[in-house]
Amino acid sequence: MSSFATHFTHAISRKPAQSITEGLRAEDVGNPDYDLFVQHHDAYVMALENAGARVTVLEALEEFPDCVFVEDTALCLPEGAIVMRPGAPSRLGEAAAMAPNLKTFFDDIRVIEQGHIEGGDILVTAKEILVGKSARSDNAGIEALRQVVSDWGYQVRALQTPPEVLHFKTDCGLLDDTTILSTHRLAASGCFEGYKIIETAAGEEAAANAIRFNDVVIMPKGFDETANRVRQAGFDVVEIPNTEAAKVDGGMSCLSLRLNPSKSA
Ligand code: CIR
Repeated sequence: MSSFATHFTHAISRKPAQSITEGLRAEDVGNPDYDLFVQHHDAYVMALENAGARVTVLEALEEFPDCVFVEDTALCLPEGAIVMRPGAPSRLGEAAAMAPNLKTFFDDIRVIEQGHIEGGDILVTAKEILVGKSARSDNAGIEALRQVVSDWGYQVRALQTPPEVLHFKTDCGLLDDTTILSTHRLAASGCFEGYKIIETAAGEEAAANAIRFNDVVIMPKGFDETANRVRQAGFDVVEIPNTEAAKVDGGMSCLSLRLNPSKSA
């Protein structure tokens, strides 16, 4: 099955900033190696291109250490784009910096003006928009999103991101219109009733942040058992090294905005 939730013509990413060493993280396991991060990022962009994307790679913004994680700044739907309102104070300005780039692709650009919400907490499926409340996304932000997308016909369902987990999608990713890759801890909450679930293997929770882009599932490298489960379910898997982004809590979804422009770009 394919839909606007899994099939895209374009993507936006941003080169890592050298200031990534100042990037936010829940636990300090050492700074990312900048040169290695750039190599991994190049491989990620190439994987998107190989999957059929026209990728716009924006320049790094040194004043925003976490700017490589563009997903948190906007939500792109076929009808238009929504500029997020990040809950991390150091990241608030990243959303405004992304807004002009969205104009290349969309006529209708809407802005979240209340509360806080980050793209990493939003999982768009073919039938609904799931949003996990987290330390970054609050009720007011989720309600603001509900209001801005209502006339486009989307249902927004608010859920809870597991405690100690950065974003909702840190723990899940859409594989097709009805299949979700999820950690056990998130799936056990019952929030995916009606979907088919593939659970990450024990100890491989970090594999859950995968993305489906056209015919492939892009996963972080190093989680063999989970990758095998996804392959055995019939998906083509591409694995990308992610050790450096992982040091600052980033993964496959965070590194791009995936979109179908409403105007020809
Ligand atoms: C942050 O804490 O905001 C960044 N260091 C990581 C953001 C990851 N983004 C995402 O999961 N969508």
